[in-house]
Amino acid sequence: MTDVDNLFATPFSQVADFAFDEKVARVFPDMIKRSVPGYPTIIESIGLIASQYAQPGSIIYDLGCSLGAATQSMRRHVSSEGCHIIAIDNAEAMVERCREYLIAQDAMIEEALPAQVVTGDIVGYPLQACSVVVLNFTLQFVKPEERLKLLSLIRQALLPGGVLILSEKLNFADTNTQKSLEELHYAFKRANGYSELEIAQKRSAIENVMLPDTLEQHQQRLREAGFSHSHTWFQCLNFCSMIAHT
Ligand code: GEK
Repeated sequence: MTDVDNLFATPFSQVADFAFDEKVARVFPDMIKRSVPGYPTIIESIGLIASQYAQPGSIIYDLGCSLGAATQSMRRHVSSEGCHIIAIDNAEAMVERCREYLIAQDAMIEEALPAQVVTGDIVGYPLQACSVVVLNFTLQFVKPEERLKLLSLIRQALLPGGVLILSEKLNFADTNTQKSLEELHYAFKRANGYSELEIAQKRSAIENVMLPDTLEQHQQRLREAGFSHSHTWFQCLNFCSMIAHT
């Protein structure tokens, strides 16, 4: 059982920037499920996609793993011989809990894929040859000027035939589309029990920390990083997930 996210339910005189600290780690599964439309489908599908592209004896990376939901899904789905997962996050509170979740999963699944959890900054991390890389709602938290470098390093580390699974909140250049999907996203949060105060305070906390791009910016950057083609495989409101091919 995880705690209910009520971190923004009481009024603050000043809303501090959002941080992945112990308080957030405690409520994270509830927070992300009630905030990201399609999250459970994306998590389950990441396992399925990874099972298609994982190459025997290769590494799979889960970058910005938080509590390891994508890692757990891949451990359930991937059956390629000799693969192992390296999950990385720079928030110690997330890493600690992620390790606990994986130990709990070990007790439930026989022969789950081996997975290690590393505390580290994914920007500049020395990635080894790998067949699948997951950036599930992580790139949007990386400084914009560091995003191309990170994607280029991922592209260089990927084996021929390898893929990057990239999920992000999207911005839209067309103001009507932006407004319409933003409003629908707030409606999604209201329907999941968040109050107007919670929605407003979370928005102020996150606006300097999470900086979404447009789909066109992603596609352009993926090309610049050396991916041959990329396409969307999922979109719900202003949240999408793409596959980028080597
Ligand atoms: C999931 N993928 O549930 N280095 C390492 N970790 C980072 C960095 C960085 N430079 N920047 C941010 N993070 C997860 C959800 S959450 C998305 C990912 C969200 C980490 C950060 O600590 C956090 O755990 C994660 O990226 C983003 O499938 O909260 O909307």
